[in-house]
Amino acid sequence: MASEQTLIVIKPDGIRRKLVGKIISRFEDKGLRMMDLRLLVFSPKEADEFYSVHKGKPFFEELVSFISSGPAIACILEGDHAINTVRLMTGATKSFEAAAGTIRGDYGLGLTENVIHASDSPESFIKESRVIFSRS
Ligand code: FUP
Repeated sequence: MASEQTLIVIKPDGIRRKLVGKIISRFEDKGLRMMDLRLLVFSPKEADEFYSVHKGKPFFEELVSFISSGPAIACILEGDHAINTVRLMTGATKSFEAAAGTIRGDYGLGLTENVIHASDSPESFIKESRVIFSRS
């Protein structure tokens, strides 16, 4: 399969807990290539756009407020099957149910605060990375 790109975002809880090095290392160890990296604080508008698929859901406001609550790190990773591989390494949405060996399973306990985001499709990757990397 041709090489594919995906986006991960280490969420503000991951930064506050100083997990950045450990998380990036896992992807490097796996053999994925880092193509771009950015430290940012999501503006409310960017957070709204980033999570627009969840607009109208009961947890939307909490989610947008959390992702904008401090610095986050966005990283574009490239490799064969990158989207699926990175999702598997990320683990289940509810960190308290995520399998050991996954990032959420090893480092998280929360649902909204679940350490990391990873794009779930090529379309999400394009949309989400546009929100982050087209900002000036
Ligand atoms: P995931 O793809 O695993 O990040 O999960 P989803 O796209 O289903 O959800 C996006 C984010 O919304 C999750 F990271 C956590 C948050 N969320 C809540 O805060 N409450 C919920 O009930 C569901 C999801």
